Amino acid sequence: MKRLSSSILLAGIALNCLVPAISQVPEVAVPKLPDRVKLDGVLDDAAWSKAAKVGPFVNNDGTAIDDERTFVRIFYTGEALYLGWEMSDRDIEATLVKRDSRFWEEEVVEFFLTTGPLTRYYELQWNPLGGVFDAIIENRLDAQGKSLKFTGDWDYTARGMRSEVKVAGTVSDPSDRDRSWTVEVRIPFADLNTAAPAAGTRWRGNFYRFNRGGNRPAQKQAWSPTRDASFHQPSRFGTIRFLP
Ligand SMILES: [Ca+2]
Ligand SMILES: [Ca+2]
Ligand SMILES: [Ca+2]
Repeated sequence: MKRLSSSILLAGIALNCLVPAISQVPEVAVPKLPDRVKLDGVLDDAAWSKAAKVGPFVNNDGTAIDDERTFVRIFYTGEALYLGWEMSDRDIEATLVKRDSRFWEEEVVEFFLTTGPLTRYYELQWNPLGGVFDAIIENRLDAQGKSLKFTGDWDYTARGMRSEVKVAGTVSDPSDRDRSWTVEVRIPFADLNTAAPAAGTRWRGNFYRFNRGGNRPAQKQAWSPTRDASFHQPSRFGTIRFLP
C-alpha cells in the first residue's frame, strides 16, 4: 500500500515538472457582446473595437516578428464565437479553394480549440481565397505532454460556421505589393458540440499562421509558440477565458 502511494506521488511530481503549466501559456479574456456584426470580412463593426485582441503573433520558435504581423480579435455571444483575423502581408499567395484542401502548403490561418481534454481538438482554417478547412484531431501525448502521433477526422464539418475574407492587394500576383488580408468568422457553439460557455469557463486553444511569399521559406507564426516543428503540440495551447 505504501509503495503504491509513493508511485502515485512520483507520477504526480513527474507530470507537474514536465507538462507546461497553464500559467506558462498566454491567456485571453473574451468579452460577451451583442451580435451586430456584418459578416463581410471588414472588421469595422462596433463589436470589433470592444473585442479581446491577441497578437502580434511570434515565430513558432518564440522569436519576435518585425513585419507581416498577425492579430486576432475575439468575442462571443449566446450562440457563437467570433474571430476577426488581421494579417499584414506584402505578397499574398494562394490557389486552393476546395474545402479541406492542404491549405497549410500555401498561406493560411489556423485555429485549434478544445472544450475538453488536450488530446482531442478542432482544427479550423481559412485562406485568402475564402477556402475553409475543418477537422477533429485526436492527438496521443506522452507523459511529458508531447505529441506522439495525431490523426484527423476530415469528415467533420462545422455546418453552421461562416467566414468572409477581404484582401487589400492581389492574390497570386507577386509583381505588386499587397497590404493585408482579413477574415471575419462566426463559429456557432453548436458546431463545437457544446452550449455557450458559462462565465469563467476556460478552454484551451491556439492561433497560427503560415505566411509565405517570394522565395522566402515558410514563416510559421503562433499566438502561443509550440517551439517545435509542429503546430500540433496542444500542451502549448493558450487559455481562452470567457468573461460574464
Ligand atoms: Ca464586418
Ligand atoms: Ca500580390
Ligand atoms: Ca504572404
